[in-house]
Amino acid sequence: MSGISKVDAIQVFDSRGIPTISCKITLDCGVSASAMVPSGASTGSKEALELRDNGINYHGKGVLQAVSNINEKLAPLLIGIDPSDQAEIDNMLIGFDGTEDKSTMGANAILAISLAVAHAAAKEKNIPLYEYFSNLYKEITGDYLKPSIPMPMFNILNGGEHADNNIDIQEFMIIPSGAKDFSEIMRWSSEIYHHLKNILLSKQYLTAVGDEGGFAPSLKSNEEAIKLIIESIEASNLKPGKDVHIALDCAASEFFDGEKYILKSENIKLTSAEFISYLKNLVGKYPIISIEDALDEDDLEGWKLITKELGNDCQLVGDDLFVTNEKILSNGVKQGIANSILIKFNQVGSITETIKTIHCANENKFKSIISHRSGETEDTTIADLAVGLGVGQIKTGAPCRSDRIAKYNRLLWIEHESTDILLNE
Ligand code: 2PG
Ligand code: MG
Repeated sequence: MSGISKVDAIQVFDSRGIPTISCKITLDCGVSASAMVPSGASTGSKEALELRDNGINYHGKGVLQAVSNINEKLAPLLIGIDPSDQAEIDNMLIGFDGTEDKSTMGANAILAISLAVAHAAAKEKNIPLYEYFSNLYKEITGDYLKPSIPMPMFNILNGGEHADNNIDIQEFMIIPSGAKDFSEIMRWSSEIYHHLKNILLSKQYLTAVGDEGGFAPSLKSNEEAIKLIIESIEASNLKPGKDVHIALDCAASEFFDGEKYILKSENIKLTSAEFISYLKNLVGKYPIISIEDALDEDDLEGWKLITKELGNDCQLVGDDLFVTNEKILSNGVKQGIANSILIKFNQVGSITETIKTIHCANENKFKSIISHRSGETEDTTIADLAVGLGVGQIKTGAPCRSDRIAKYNRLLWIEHESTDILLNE
């Protein structure tokens, strides 16, 4: 074993040009590795706290305090420790912070270290990062999961908080479920994406993109977005509902006013039950197999109802609802809401807690989808996490823009180099 000899963090920038943290860990043996943390726009209210500087610089979004927390307060705790003691390190950082939401040190500070530790430990052992995560899952939970290549959800049309258009639903995604391997998945998604661009152009719609690389035109309705996507799948000589399915992320908390779901693109206000009927109608008409944050994170009665009405036909994913938090997820399971969870490690703030939440999901037969944030970097850790834990699904934006493509490119390399790791069934 080679102990940690240096922990160094700096402020860098994410895909929206907003400050974030990059942390580098060096070991006695000379090995060093770094990682960067992502950041959300449509955040759940119970997420761990992302520490920002406030003040006037960077519109209040600097992370120099969190960087200094790493360099001045947390780094000294880590010197000499074996980086493969991931759980011990994460727990020590959480204990030092001392709050439920990591607000003393900042969840971004703790996660930056947690990720860099994982990279350094894998590098020291000379194993791929996904194998490190697979071993770590076993170490933390006692269970083994077979590594596999995840099926992506490509967000090819952006709305909500991720775009400046009029579309209410935040993400319209394609799932190339009929593709035979990851290379084919990428071909199909790239072809569909570029057909969509041509179709938008032919209708004189804008082809500027939103935060996650999907197109962001203003349209007549949310349904029109789905129609355009169906058209682009067909233009690629693929069959909607057979080769390619559709997934939505409503991010509904963003358009719920406490009483009604306000769809500004259609100029309507719906009660929870009416909005569920609206979604049921879409599921009946189009090959939609997954809906994330269909309802507001506090509309638990609505969640119970939709789970009853759509839970057998559709993957119902809790993102803002569960915020990658084991306790909140177990509560949700008890209440019979949703059947799947979106996993974003910065919602909870460490690798160890992320793994425990995925374990809780597995124990309760909930599906896990590893996810990026709308503010991303070139860091590709989530691709390895999805492979190593064999969760089966990843959501990391459009097949466009390097902050999104970096993860898909990493998956292409894993597929190329590891012939024993296959596409998840
Ligand atoms: C989401 C995410 C990622 P954000 O809602 O699922 O797509 O968006 O990072 O803005 O929360
Ligand atoms: Mg979401």
